[in-house]
Amino acid sequence: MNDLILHHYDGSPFSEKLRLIFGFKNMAWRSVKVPVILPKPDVLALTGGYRKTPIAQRGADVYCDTALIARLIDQEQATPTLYPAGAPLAPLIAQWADSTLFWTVIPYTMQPAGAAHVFRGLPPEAIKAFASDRAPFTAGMKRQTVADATARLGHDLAALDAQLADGRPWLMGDAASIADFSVAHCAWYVRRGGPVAAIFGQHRYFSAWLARVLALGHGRPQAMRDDQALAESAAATQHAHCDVSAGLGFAAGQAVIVTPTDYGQDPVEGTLVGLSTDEVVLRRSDPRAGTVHVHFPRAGYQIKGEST
Ligand SMILES: N[C@@H](CCC(=O)N[C@@H](CS)C(=O)NCC(=O)O)C(=O)O
Repeated sequence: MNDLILHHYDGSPFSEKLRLIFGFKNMAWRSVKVPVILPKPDVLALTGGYRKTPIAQRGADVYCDTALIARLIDQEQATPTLYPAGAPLAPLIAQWADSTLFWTVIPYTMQPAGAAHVFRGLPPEAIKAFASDRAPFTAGMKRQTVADATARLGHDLAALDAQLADGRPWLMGDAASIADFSVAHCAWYVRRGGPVAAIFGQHRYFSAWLARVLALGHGRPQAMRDDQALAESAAATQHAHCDVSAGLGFAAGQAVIVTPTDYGQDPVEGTLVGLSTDEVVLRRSDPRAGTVHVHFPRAGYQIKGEST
C-alpha cells in the first residue's frame, strides 16, 4: 500500500491532474476530501497557511503544488515516467498549461452557460460564498474577459490539435508526459462547463487525445478522514531527507517566509531545512499536525529571510 495521501476535492482541476496521473501509473493512494472554500483548518494545520488545492502528505512531510507533487509521485513509482527522456520540453509545456491555459479556461468556462452547468443544483448562497472566497484569492490579477479567453482558447486548441495531427497518441510523441496531464486538467474543467465544451468539437485530434487521457481513470484511491491524516502527521517520527545546498542565497536554520508569486499569495513561515534549485522545505510546528516539513517547488515561489 502506497502511503501517499492526497488532500483534494472533486471539482478541482489541479487535483484532477494528479488523479489522472495516479490512473496513468495505476497507483494506490489515500484520498482526503477538503473544503472547496475557506475555512480549511486541517489543510492550514498541515501547511502553515498555503490554502491551494491539492496538497500531498506522507507522514509529517507535506507537499504543496502539483509541479512538485507530480515529481514526488514519479519518484514513488518511476514507470511509466511522466518525464520521458525524449521530451525535455514537457515540463515547460506543463508550466504553460498550469498558468496561461488554466487562467484562460477559468474565465472561458465561467461564462454564464458554463457557470450554470458547473454550479447546477447548488443553492445561490453556496455560489455567492464561492465567489466571495475566490475574489481575494485572485486579487491583483488582471483576469481575461470571456471574449479574451474565447479568442485565446480557440487559438491554443488549434495549436494543440495541429501538434496531434500526425497521429501521435500523446502531446510530446509516443510516450505520455507531464504535458498531457497539465493540458488535460484544463480541458477537463471546460467539460465541466457542459455546453461551452462544444469548442472542442472543431478539433478532432485534440478531442480524441482528451478522451484517451481521461480514460486513464484515477488509479486506486482509498478514502481517509482528515483527522486520521493529521494524526498520522503528529505520530511521525522522521521526515524525508533534505538539506540546504550552498550558493543559493540562504542558510540552513534560517527563519524564512515562502510565498507563491502568482495568486493565492498566502505566506508560510518556518525554519529553512531544505533548499535546492528544485524545492524549498520549511520546518514548522502545529499543535495538531506536530513538527511538519512543508515542501514547495523552488520555481514560482519567493523565499524571504524573515528580517528582510
Ligand atoms: N500551482 C498550484 C495551483 C493550484 C490551484 O490553483 N488550485 C486551485 C483549485 S484547482 C485552488 O487552490 N483553488 C482555491 C482552493 O482550492 O482553495 C498547483 O499546481 O498545485
